[in-house]
Amino acid sequence: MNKQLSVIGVPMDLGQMRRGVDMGPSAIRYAGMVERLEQLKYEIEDLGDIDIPRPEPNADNRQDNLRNLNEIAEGSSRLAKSVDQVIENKRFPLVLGGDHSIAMGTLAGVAKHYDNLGVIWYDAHGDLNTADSSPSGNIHGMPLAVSLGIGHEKLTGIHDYEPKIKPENVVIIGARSLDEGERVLIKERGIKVYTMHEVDRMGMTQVIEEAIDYLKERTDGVHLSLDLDGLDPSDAPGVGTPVIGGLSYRESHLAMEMLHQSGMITSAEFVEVNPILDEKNKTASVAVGLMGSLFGESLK
Ligand code: NNH
Ligand code: MN
Ligand code: MN
Ligand code: MN
Repeated sequence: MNKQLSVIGVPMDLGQMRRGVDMGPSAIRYAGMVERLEQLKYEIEDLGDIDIPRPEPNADNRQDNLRNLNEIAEGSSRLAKSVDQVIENKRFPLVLGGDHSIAMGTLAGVAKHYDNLGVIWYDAHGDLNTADSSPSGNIHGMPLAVSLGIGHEKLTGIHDYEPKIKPENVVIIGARSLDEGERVLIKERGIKVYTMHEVDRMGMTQVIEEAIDYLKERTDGVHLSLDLDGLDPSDAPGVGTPVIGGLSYRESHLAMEMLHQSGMITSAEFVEVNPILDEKNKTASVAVGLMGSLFGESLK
């Protein structure tokens, strides 16, 4: 793994309705992220936080069922530039959210550098909605679709190219809340999904082994987009849209260790930590624990 990490915080809360997720980057840093990774002998540069535009008061921001479209597009394109530069500098981008809408910006900055970027989308949700299929108008439910080139042009065109990724290079893990339009897209585009049903039947070991083999065959880099609501709310309560029946900390910890051993992860983001909804910074600590495993902590 690249031993030079650049951390980028993204205090974004415009992709959904619960305030507080903009404090995710602070909460994760406060939970000891830098110290934890320095112990693993990484050289860490913290680039601070991306400046996120504030919507004008009383503006009609729900136009076209895309709440805060312009501010999110602008924030994401700033993030894309920063991530792009990090990779240009031969460093590993580690992005801290913020709600999951930021993944549009992260992927825009990363995917430029690969012919076939793979993506592991670790999430209770598919994030494959468009303005037409979204039940909420919340853009954090759309970033995977947008990155595939499906959605509003202000979003799909972030960083001036599209699409960022191909459907056959995506693996979703932990899904248990998929909207109707998302299911259609998954079938139509042949996106690989391990729902909780598969995780329960096969076990996390086999799920991750298969995911690694699948991505190894077809990709030249893999981005991990980890939404903390992929975990069960008992382990990660500080998220805006908790869904019961999720992945445990132990399963996730194992998944991260196996991904580390695969050596295939080339960029990562940890999103949706909302310290206002959390219990004593538990969810941020879980995020840092998972980073420890992803970056190579081991007891032997
Ligand atoms: N699918 C729902 C929507 O689009 C919920 C999305 N919420 C998330 N996604 N947290 O990860 O509004
Ligand atoms: Mn998500
Ligand atoms: Mn989610
Ligand atoms: Mn560990």
